[in-house]
Amino acid sequence: MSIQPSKTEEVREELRAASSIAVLTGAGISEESGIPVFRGPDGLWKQYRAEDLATPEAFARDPRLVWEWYDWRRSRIAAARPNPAHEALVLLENHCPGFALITQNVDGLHDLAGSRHVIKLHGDIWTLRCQHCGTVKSDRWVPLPEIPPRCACGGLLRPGVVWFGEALPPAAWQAAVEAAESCALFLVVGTSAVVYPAAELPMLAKHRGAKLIEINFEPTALTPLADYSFVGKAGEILPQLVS
Ligand code: BV8
Ligand code: ZN
Repeated sequence: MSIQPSKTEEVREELRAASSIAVLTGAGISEESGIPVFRGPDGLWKQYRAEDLATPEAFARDPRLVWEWYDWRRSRIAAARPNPAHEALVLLENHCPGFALITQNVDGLHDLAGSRHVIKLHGDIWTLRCQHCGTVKSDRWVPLPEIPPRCACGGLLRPGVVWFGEALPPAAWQAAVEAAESCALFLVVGTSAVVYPAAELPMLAKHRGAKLIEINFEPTALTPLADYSFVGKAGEILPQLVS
């Protein structure tokens, strides 16, 4: 969809002139890569309920069920490629000295697109961690040879992601807060902004004087706060703003 030239031109100029840019992405940026989002008409939570799957209690109760969900997501992600939205953010990183990319996604598509420093707030679906000995390893088997996967020590391996009720990785959260507090421009792309504390970052940036730019398929709770809001597909809008 085409967006009003004036707003686009203004934002293109803002992006060119900005001394520092922080970006927060959510599942919506990977939607055009074929990875289902969590919330919305055909969202992942539709056939599942978050509390049944993305919690430590759910994993303790039924590790096989939780792993079947993650194994299915890993197979969807393995078949996915970065889309023009991911690629536009690599361009932006190459042209803006003070650039920070913060993602809630666990799919690794930003890394695959060539983004160099990705702050992963919710972990990485390709990382496994042993519940018993704490070993952390990268594992790209699709499908997993055994479910649930076991560590050499015999302990149960879990996905290296942040579940509800779990703290975000301290270093990642700290880096995200610093980026939000110091940026001149804050872009929010493809997130419903309902999960905390990630959803606090755009508000933090705004309160510190940053200009807020939202790109989303539909309005969200952040839209009234945004200086510029683009409604549509990130894979179409971001390249128009960044090229
Ligand atoms: C914490 C696991 C404390 C990884 C995820 C009340 C009760 C219970 C808990 C809470 C509560 N209130 C607040 C909480 C805390 C809770 C929370 O926020 N709950 C919400 C749901 C109310 N948060 C937590 O528990 C966090 N931890 O608070 O810990 C603590 C502190 C110290 C010590 C101990 C504990 C942990 C949060 C992380 C949870 N993990 N997933 C995984 O499997 O992926 S959350 C899950 O939602 C994903 O990680 C995802 O990243 C995240 C956010 O979703 P979005 O990315 O926004 O995706 P969504 O589908 O929602 O939206 C997609 C958007 O894209 C839509 O707006 C759509 O319009 C748009 N879109 C679609 N297509 C496109 C598009 N836009 C552009 N272009 C397109 N083509
Ligand atoms: Zn182990």
